[in-house]
Amino acid sequence: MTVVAPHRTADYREFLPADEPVQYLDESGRWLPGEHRYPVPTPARLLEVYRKMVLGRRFDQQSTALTKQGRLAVYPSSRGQEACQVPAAMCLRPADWMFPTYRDSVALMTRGVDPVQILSMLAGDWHCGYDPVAHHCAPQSTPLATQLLHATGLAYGELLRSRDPVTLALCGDGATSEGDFHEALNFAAVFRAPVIFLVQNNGYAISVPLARQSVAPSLAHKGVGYGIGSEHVDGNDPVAMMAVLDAAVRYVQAGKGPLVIEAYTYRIDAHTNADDATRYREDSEVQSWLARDPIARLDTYLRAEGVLDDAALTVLNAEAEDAATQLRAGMNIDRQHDPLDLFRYVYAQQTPQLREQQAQVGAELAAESEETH
Ligand SMILES: Cc1ncc(C[n+]2csc(CCOP(=O)(O)OP(=O)(O)O)c2C)c(N)n1
Ligand SMILES: [Mg+2]
Repeated sequence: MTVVAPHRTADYREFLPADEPVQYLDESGRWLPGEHRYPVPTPARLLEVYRKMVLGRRFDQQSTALTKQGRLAVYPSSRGQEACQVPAAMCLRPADWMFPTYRDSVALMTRGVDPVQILSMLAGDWHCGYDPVAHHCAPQSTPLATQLLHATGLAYGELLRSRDPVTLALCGDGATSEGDFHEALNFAAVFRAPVIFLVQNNGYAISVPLARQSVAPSLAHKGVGYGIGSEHVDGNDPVAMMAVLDAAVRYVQAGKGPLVIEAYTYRIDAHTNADDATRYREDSEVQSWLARDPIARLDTYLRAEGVLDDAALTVLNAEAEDAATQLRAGMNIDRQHDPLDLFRYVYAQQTPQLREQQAQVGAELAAESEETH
């Protein structure tokens, strides 16, 4: 007699990612012939992806420069990951929610958050410089994978209220080893929370390469064990990313349950400005990924489609330059904060310990100001 798993509810094969990652453009940006599983986004939409990627890269470059001028405490660069972050934010509707990590500043910018407000946390000015409710964007999460549980909780709450927003939760390859990742996937699967987990697999968790982190066939396969539909994509192919994410939003919105998407990409710069990546990776590896640059690939494709030319690019570069000038001006303003704010917004109701600490710091500040007057 064969044993039947008592609680099997679905054929696991329907959750498996495709054999090969989804890819529409070759490494140099030429259209790959063949059947494509997801509808191709229109040229107009892809032109907007291109615009947002160019603006995002200039923002990223400016932010890195601001760390050298002491205006930012730390900056985790998005360079090379624009084809993940821009489509991730663009596929969402205004009512949808996004839960970003520290690395996802370009996704936030694409969502329309003011660049100076985005950098407020990384400047050490404030916990989160933008209004999460106004933008439907949670604060950038620095503790790995905690945002996945928050995203799942929010998505489930929206489902209970019979609302239809989709929640997009971003994380890195390293974060998929965290317990929170697994708890979020399991909860989302069991309660059919409308959430997309997008894993930007850039090959490293700081200095730890993926091979020291996981031997799963792919990180997308991690969804299958939880009964979640899974897909993997060339994360440096903006056309494939936009196609997969658009389809993902439709799938989740139709009540089919959550999804895990793994995007293969690469962090061109070091982990942050405080890291020296030459200590753990070869320059030849970086060069091989520079040859797959997502902006250059989309550039080639859009020119072949006849929707991009040098004149349009000149206008776009000028727009990016203006935005960088405004960002510098915004970041050069010294902001004054009340040190006691540190204690004010930790809990809705302060604990006795925090009240005590706040009183102590308050007394020290008062004594200091008396001394100086
Ligand atoms: C819970 C937790 N553990 C450890 C860290 C320290 N840490 C910060 S970034 C990082 C690597 C994360 O790698 P990955 O998830 O691949 O994201 P990436 O930085 O590559 O975008 C680690 C271990 C942290 N922030 N939170
Ligand atoms: Mg990583």
